Amino acid sequence: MNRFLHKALLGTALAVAAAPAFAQSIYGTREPFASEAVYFVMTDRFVNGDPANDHRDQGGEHHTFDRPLEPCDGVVGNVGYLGGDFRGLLDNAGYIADMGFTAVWITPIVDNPDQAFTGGDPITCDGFLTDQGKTGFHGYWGVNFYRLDEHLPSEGLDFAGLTAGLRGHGLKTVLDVVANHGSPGWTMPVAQPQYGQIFDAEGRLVADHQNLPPERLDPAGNPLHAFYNDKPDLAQLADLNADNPAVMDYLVGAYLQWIGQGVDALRIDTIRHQPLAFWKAFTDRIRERHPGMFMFGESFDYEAANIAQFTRPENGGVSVLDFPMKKAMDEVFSRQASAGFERLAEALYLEDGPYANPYELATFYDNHDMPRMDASDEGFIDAHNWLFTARGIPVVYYGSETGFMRGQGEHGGNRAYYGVENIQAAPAHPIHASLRRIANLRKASPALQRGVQLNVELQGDSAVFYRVYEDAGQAQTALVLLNKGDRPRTATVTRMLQPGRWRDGFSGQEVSVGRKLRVEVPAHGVRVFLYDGPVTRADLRQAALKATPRQ
Ligand SMILES: [Ca+2]
Ligand SMILES: [Ca+2]
Ligand SMILES: [Ca+2]
Repeated sequence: MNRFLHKALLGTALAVAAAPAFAQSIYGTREPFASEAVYFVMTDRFVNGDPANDHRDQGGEHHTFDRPLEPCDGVVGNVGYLGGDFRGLLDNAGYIADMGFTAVWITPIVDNPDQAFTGGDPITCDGFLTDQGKTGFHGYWGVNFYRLDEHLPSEGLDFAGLTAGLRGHGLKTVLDVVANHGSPGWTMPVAQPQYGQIFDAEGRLVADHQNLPPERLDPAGNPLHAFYNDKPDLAQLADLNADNPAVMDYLVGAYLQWIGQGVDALRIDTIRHQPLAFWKAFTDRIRERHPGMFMFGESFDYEAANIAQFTRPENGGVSVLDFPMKKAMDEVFSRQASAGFERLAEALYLEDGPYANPYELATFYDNHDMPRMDASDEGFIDAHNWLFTARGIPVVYYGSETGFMRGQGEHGGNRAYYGVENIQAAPAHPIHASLRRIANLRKASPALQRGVQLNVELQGDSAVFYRVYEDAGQAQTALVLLNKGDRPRTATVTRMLQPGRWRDGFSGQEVSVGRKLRVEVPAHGVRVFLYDGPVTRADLRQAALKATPRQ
């Protein structure tokens, strides 16, 4: 179809009113949330904006504030509360938005125990799920899912105030929710208050593990045991019984309450520890009240076929964190990396892959549950250039914009306090500057957000691909060129190249394109060219239509 004919058709379509602007739409996804870019903060570790809610004297002999660990490789981790709160997050919302992010994922907000845990296994430098001496600073040990933990709000700033405030900065709120477990429930030398207990909205005790090992629970005979499974699952966490309708009612009620206070999307913790039927029922009930609510789960597994099952509509249609891509990015961008861009191609699963839609995956390279990526500044810059141009919804863990605590594991600084000083220094950091540049470009580009991805070359240090988007009255194609090498490279693009007027995504300068485009890509650099209009070149259009997911 030539350009003029297409325009004529477009006019006709608009005249008929609600018809789509283009005869055949091209997109990776129509999911609105795929346009977002997410900054992930562990609220307690971001910024202490209000010392009045620190509760520094909480917990008595099992005090909760500031519990440093033995150093790991010279870095002192901490498993106490360090004071971060809603006020600190909101005070720095402008900093997050300025980087090009449009959403903030915050760790769970619900009430966690008011003492440090005395059971469990001793914490080691590379230990995972070793919880002795740890507090609920991370938020994943809920005891009352209807109440805020007292460390988070301030006078005049509750959760609804936080989400409204973030929205004022152009930031959506992604709430981290847990539906697999409460707090650690047994192995305490002496039973501790709140641990293994769950309270309802009115503060009444509805479940109690009573410091008993799971096999000694009596779910059939003791109503306070009925919330729990009588087999262990994760460490000593009180494991919620998916088959008890009261558990589902409790969780759905709690999360509807928080969603009603301004939540835009949910991140679901430990999703593979509850059955698929549970998630179908859970998501149905949430979306009954909030149609289209976007959710992505954490299935800690590097096999695409395993994590993809959650994305299927019959299992609740929950997107997932893209663990297979995380693993590939490690092999391409970290200091230990040896792989080229072809390794990332394997993890894309663009067509005929296992995911309901790969364009809706939450893409990341590290987070709070694994060592931070161990990369040079250039490695982070290359990783962000990929994350914000390739398919998926970019998620960046707080501090990554300065390479904060790079390479450090959970107990050796991964979750360290970031604070105002680091935030004030960040704009001078080279990772920050380049992240801000590419993230703001994506923020303004529907093609980079939701366009179908067509790879021209993903090999060695070089990546060349298109993102094509023609839907809902918008038409844009992006041509992305990445170079992760130490020297500038010149690329010549001819394949499927749309002729016409393009513009440089960064400088805005017009580029007149004929049969080929010669582009110099700086060392550890990215070039993006944008074509604003429907694709008229037949092979590009055909390939883009073919790659558009059938939904
Ligand atoms: Ca505080
Ligand atoms: Ca508490
Ligand atoms: Ca479980």
